[in-house]
Amino acid sequence: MTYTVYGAVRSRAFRVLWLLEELGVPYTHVAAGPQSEEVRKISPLGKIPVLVEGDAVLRDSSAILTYLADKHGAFTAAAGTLARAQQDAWTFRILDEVESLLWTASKHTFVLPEDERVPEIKDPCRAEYARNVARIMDEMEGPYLMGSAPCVADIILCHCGGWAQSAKFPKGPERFGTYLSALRARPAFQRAAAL
Ligand SMILES: N[C@@H](CCC(=O)N[C@@H](CS)C(=O)NCC(=O)O)C(=O)O
Repeated sequence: MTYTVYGAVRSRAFRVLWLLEELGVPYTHVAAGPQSEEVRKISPLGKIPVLVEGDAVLRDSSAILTYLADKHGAFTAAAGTLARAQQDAWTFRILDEVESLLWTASKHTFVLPEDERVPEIKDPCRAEYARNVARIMDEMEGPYLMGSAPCVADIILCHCGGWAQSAKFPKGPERFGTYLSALRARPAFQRAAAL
């Protein structure tokens, strides 16, 4: 069964494309934008990424990453282990403490209708992001979140690091730069970025 990934590369769909490249499994990529007709036809929510496998339509990048990593036995600790619980805690913390700040800033820049935007929210988001990333880097075992090998949580955090750069968020500590460079140097990351 092959996979079809819907979603432009410069979106959360990148996370799924990167993992598929790491796994070395075949897939088809439909570079559709958020709320495009193509996406809404398969997922009325209109958000990207969407993964289609046979008749199944899966939404949410973290859910898709977790499914693919479990299914192909890579980039994850096994379900039902303490290591997996620690890994999931990183995933949820990154969504809470890093992605949510970027998403709030994006919503108040170009997503919400203009009359609902509050641009003043962006500076507090930037300040909180810097604090949270510094704390995550202090607590990270290294060189990756779970130690010697990257996992799905690293894919999400690295994607957020790139998003932060384009949103002009603070760079964070030097260790974060080293961490991002190591992940971006991976051939699978490069292949996904070139799509
Ligand atoms: N939690 C979801 C969020 C998906 C999401 O909001 N994607 C953005 C693009 S990166 C989108 O489709 N936005 C359009 C919208 O919110 O209507 C995930 O991780 O997949």
